[in-house]
Amino acid sequence: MTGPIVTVEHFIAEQEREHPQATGAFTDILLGISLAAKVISAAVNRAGLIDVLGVSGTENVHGEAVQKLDDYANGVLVGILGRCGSLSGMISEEEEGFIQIPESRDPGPYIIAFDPLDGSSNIDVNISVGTIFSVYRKRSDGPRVQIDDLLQPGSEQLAAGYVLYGSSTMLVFTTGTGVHGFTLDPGIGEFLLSYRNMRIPSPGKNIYSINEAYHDQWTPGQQRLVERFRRPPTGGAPFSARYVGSMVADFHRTLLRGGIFMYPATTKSPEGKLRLLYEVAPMAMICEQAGGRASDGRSRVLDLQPTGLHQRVPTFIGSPGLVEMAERYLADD
Ligand code: P6P
Repeated sequence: MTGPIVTVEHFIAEQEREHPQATGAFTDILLGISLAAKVISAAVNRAGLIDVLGVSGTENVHGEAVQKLDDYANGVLVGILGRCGSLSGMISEEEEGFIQIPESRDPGPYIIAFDPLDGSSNIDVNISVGTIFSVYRKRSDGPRVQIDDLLQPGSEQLAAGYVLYGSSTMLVFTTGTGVHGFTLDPGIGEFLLSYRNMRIPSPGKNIYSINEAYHDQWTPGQQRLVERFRRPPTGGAPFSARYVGSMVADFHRTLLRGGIFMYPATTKSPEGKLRLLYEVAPMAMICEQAGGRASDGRSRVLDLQPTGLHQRVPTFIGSPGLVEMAERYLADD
């Protein structure tokens, strides 16, 4: 680690000093996310070990029921964030409805939406997985959360971020003043600043990221777009194809290297697979804050008005030039 050692706690305090509008009111949310990330990281990194110990499935060595890791991650986040004084309600990929913070706890002015462990099916084969989160201000008066508080366009987000449980555990977030990355030092149990003010390379590397198995289910414009990536015009820079199948990993690579990540509409999933509120909108805020572009193929993701907590949306996110190219090819569909 070159340069000064800056923990995420110190960084957040620094941001509050430098940005008067950062009231610090959602500092406790970010610190709650940081703590949950450490707890989930420890469990994710033990997943293989637990299997070796033969406790996968029903009970662990202590006779406790072994939860699926995404249920476990959800419980950790709900438990820790539920004690944050500034939250009124939570939306989780693992919960059908929203979670109202009990009025007895004097709910706060914010709402959080999260996917506790995206890509969790990849854990069994030791592929990176992630947590994604998004913070909004509660709009309605009174302590109880109303549906309008939950269905806000991504442009209303106050903060967004993800945790990538990979070769190292990284926390990447924005509060509207740039994107910053922190790497967990397991030796001291601290997230240390590793990327200040991340910017997506543009044009960046020519990498396209999509599950090509669905080719025959794509629209003609989508098929022509990928064909264009595979066979650039004479003299055009060649593309590489990269697809992990875990959104946080595919997005993180795109943020660092450039390129485009796509999960388009298919005949089987006309709205795509990825969820707007707690997967695509937070990644879109991060991407735009880093100089990138995020679209559903026609419109800016952050302008979309959600109509449901678990609504899906076609996703094109990454270097602005490539996302604009995707929009041009899809315009003919
Ligand atoms: P497919 C993981 O299950 C996930 O929700 C995202 O993390 C990932 O980008 C996508 O689904 C992969 O879906 O259909 O390519 O397997």
